[in-house]
Amino acid sequence: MPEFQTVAVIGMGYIGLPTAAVIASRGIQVIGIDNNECVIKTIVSGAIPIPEPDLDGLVQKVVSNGALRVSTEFERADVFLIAVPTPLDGDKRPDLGCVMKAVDRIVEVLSPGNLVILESTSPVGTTEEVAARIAKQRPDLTIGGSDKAAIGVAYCPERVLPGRILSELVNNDRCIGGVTPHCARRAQRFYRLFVRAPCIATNSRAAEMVKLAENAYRDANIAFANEVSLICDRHGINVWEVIDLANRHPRVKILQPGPGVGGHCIAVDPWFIVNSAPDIAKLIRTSREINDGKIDYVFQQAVQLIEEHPYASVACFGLAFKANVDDLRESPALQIARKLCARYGSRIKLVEPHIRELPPSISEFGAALTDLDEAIRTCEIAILLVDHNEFKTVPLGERRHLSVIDTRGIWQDMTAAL
Ligand code: SAJ
Repeated sequence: MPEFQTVAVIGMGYIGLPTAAVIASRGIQVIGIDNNECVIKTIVSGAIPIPEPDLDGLVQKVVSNGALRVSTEFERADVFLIAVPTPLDGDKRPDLGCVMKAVDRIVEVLSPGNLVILESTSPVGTTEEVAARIAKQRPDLTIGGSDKAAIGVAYCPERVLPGRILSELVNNDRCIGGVTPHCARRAQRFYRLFVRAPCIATNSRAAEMVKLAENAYRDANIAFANEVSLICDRHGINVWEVIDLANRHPRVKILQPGPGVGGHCIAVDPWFIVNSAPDIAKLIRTSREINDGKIDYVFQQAVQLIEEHPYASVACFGLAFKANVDDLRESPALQIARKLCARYGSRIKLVEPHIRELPPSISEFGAALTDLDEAIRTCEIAILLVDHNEFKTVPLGERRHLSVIDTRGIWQDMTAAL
């Protein structure tokens, strides 16, 4: 009999839903659990609550053939995979409330021999806490042992890039940390059912740190690019040219500066490290501060340009947290646009081809979502905040009349203020 016949995935969001769909497509019975009724209804109706290429087709297929069921209720399964949010609280400390709530619901249906896997980005030691929480509530069960009845507990961070989730889910290497070596090996056998790349075993604390280090590494590298951009501005040098030329060195690969770092991962996860070792994590904290500092820097640049042209209409190009997505979470572009709208109201036009409606946090200032062509035709100032493909293809001839702040380096032939 197969070792893993039924899997419960808790959290039907950016990671949980694609993971559940991929596992279901391998012929394993999956139950997707989410406490949000709307999310469940959306999936049952054959739609998906998040935009992701090709995910709708896969979800429709596994829902209609019965391999994936969704529910707000927890039920028995061989494997419980937790993919719920771990946001920061107001003091930039990790909020593990959703993880612990999920664990408390899992223990109610947990049976001997089950495997519990945490995928949510978590501070070091969280998986051991999960194991201790299970042990406390279910003294009838043993945890981590090699006997068949023992509960396995492991941490396996997700690594997928939004926009490429389905491919990266099966093709990226996985790092799998058990609270005991036996747990790691069991979780390894589970991931090998649907991951084509190496699944490498370690302990849970190392695996938790791997995830945090990956995102802090990217944040620090972007911070380097952002700091170089500030220095270039001070010296009146074109940063895009400098980076392009520096990257011709065989061992140099500077990333791209921008208006700051957004999304629900890179702008958040480094704080988990800073919180756990504030006296040591100096570079990681400073990187966060440099990247966050770009938001106000770009805002001030924009204000200066707008004040120099008191009668000009202004368009912000892009609100998403990065190119070619509609995700506005932790978006520096959205924050800059919002500050400009708060100051200049309906004088600011907002261009975001990936959304149909503005979020209330910005529409309250009377700014309107404007079509790309109309914004180019009617505005004199452009604040380019996101490097969407739609913006890259606007030819110089169409934007010659614009005064531009180009935070992404895609309209360099016309940049006025960088
Ligand atoms: N950015 C720059 N300059 C660059 C690259 C990115 O300013 O040269 C900005 C983007 O515009 C965006 C932010 O950084 O605002 C983050 O974008 P991203 O594409 O670097 O990363 P995410 O947040 O979409 O996904 C990251 C990935 N982590 C790493 O690359 C180490 C992904 O693999 C993770 O699975 C994901 O975080 C996550 O869920 O943790």
